[in-house]
Amino acid sequence: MKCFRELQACDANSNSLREEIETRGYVLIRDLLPREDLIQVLTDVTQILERAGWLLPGFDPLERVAKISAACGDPDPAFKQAYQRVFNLESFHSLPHHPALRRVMMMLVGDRLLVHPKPIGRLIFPNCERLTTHAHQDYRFMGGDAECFTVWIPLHDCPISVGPLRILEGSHRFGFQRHEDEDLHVPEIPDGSAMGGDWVGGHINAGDVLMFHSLTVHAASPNLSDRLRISLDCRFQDHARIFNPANLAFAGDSGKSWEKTYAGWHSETLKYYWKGLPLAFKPSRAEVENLSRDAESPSIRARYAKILSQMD
Ligand SMILES: O=C(O)CCC(=O)C(=O)O
Repeated sequence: MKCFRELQACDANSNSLREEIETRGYVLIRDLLPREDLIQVLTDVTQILERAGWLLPGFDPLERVAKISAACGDPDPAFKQAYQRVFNLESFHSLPHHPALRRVMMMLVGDRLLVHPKPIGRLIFPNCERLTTHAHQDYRFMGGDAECFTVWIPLHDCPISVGPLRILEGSHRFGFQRHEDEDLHVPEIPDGSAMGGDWVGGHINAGDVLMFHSLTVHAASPNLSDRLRISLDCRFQDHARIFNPANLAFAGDSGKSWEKTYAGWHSETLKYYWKGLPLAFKPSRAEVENLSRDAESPSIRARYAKILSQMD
């Protein structure tokens, strides 16, 4: 695998970021976030994992040494339970709003920055092939405007053996690619069929961020270590571009809600922050309302009704 091209945080500016993303579909920025800020989030997350019995006793939880007998992943109920606690952390939601990250994202998307409200935490047990993320484009899952960018942030140093993300260079220039969803929990682009240049990868340390376009094909390397790989990924766009309201709502029967997420938070600053922005919903509120009434299948009607209830 070819090595990532990289940019030092001090060399990031609008031109360098836009040129790298336009040419290669990604940019790896080294040393953007202060390590101590990541350790803060990692401490909160590993406390939850320790209580869930996922870590081998006798080690510092920050070392993330995995208890293999506890291995689980989405959609296992044990995973969902621990993940819900991680998702409710205030520190977890604050990280995508880190001033250093906001600054570079504004260089890329401009001043009307929308930080998508639902970051995703990845809690990846080692040596579990079924938990390795396969090739896909985020656009498949986010919809909305393709000019949307994902930032992948490991909460600890992530050498190749721990399974960092890898990128299919230049793949964003091939448009939306076919994903297979039959019999799969998560749709993916079948092995070997993704269009693009070379796969690129390498270590990604705490403080580095990997940024890529929503059409860039990416996948995780397998975690072959004895530790959990813990990372967060979040999405950013210009808020004047269209935004799929499903990306701020909790659909399905999970029982999740913003009220429950916020229950233990100390600060009000980030609660419902997107409500103050003039978002360009697509489908619009009126379209979601129609879909919640008229869509063919009852499950789709219920899904849109749930989204509608969280749009105001
Ligand atoms: O961390 C992973 O394993 C997957 C991350 C990913 O696919 C993403 O950030 O879009």
